[in-house]
Amino acid sequence: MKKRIAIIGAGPSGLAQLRAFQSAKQKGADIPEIVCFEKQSNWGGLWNYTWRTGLDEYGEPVHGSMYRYLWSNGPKEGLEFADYSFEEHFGKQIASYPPRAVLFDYIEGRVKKAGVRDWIRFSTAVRNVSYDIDRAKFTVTVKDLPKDYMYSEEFDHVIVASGHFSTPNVPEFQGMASFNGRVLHAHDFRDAREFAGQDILIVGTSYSAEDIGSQCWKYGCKSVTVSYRTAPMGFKWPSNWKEVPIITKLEGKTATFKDGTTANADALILCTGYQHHFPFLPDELRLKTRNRLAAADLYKGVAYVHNPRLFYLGMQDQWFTFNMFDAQAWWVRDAIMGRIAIPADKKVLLKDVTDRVAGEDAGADAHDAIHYQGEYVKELIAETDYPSFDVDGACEAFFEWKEHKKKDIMGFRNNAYKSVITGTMAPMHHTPWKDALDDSMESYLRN
Ligand code: FAD
Ligand code: NA7
Repeated sequence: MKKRIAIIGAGPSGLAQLRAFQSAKQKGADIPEIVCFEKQSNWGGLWNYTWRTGLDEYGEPVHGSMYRYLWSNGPKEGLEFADYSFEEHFGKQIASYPPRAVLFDYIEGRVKKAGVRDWIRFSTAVRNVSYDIDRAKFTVTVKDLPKDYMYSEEFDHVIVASGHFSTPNVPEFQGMASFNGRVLHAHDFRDAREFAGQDILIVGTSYSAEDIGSQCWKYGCKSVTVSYRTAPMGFKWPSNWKEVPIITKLEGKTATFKDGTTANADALILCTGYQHHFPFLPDELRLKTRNRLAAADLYKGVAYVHNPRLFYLGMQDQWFTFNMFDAQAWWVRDAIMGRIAIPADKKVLLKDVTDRVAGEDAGADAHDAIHYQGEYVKELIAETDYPSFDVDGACEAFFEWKEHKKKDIMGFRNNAYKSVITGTMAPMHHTPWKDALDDSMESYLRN
């Protein structure tokens, strides 16, 4: 009997897993039977944009936190697939910060070429997973959403690739219930044009805060006020942008901050991060971790220490994305196919996690964090046949990117970097980011 493998989610992580198995098959290996369950009607995960917020047409929570006009927040040279370059996909080298539609097309290109679409059951939401210790089998219960029908199947391994930037972390501030403006979390933000002419107040200082603020600025909001809990972002912001301490109170349309200053706001956008949320997993199988580089309870960052037949992909905080998911997926494939042995002694698995946590904690800054995650990617790819690539070169692109942001936060996307896969330099984009209001693929590829 062939092993049966369930993959939950067909975003970049789940698709990396499909490509990993398909690549082994292409090389003549006898691979297990693969079933990928995806609750949306198409692949791409967060890159599969939807206008919907809240609940979808079936009453399911909308997975996507994506919004219109999003351009990559880091250089594409840091995320390029080692087995499928941008040049192979587009037939030419393209500029370094592609908008969403361009990255979606690139992600899709590789899996179309691999021919794995038939392995995915779309519009099928995983509702429950249980494990039978005696039989060493998982039972996965799903709902076929269009047919309104639930069924269960058995698997030898489950790979959770359901993402962790979808379920919002939503703090409450005093007076919020009576705030006379729109209150939303970044998860439900869809179109910066909605805020044109408005004073917006953002909470948070990470990627979402920076990018949603920048989008609103680009599409004509009146002012941006960013309220921080720990420290300001400290970039050289435009004149109608300021950073203030955390909100202590909201009254009418006025926010008061910890330093006693106040600001008026038409909208309050909570860019306060996300929760790892797996409503389909019971306690004993459910990963409980903070959003960090060394996620809790995952041996090699992927095998669940309390049941190493269960794997998680992409659960770390992310500098590296698509190529890190690849490194993980190839490793998980080889663990499942018996090419890599996972130690039987749980103490060894736990020590691996402790060491990773200590390694991350020893770092002082973003530079160390990028380096740390780069080393992790290297460690995994050294153990599989994933094409080796210049991970240090990708780290260099990230270091340059950080410098470019420091110099010009509204202009960093106008820079270009060298591909570590093909060695070619990206062209400069034809229009500065702040003036490029059309984010279509046609417009971006006009170089
Ligand atoms: P996801 O993309 O979240 O995909 C998970 C998939 O699992 C989804 O298709 C979902 O429908 C499915 N799923 C979930 N639950 C179930 C279930 N119960 N049953 C069946 N299917 C299920 N990364 C970058 O590299 N560059 C960027 O510029 C960038 N920008 C970002 C902007 C935003 C707003 C966000 C939120 C993230 C961004 N990221 C960016 C990071 C992003 O996490 C990764 O690029 C990538 O999408 C993660 O892939 P994933 O497959 O792990 O998760
Ligand atoms: P992140 O990177 O997890 O950041 C969350 C931010 O929210 C961070 O600045 C936190 O501040 C802040 N936060 C969290 N809780 C609170 C409360 N209670 N009060 C004030 N501030 C708070 O999430 P993002 O959405 O920015 O990024 C996630 C992904 O989306 C990322 O990969 C991007 O590519 C897109 P702290 O520094 O902890 O004080």
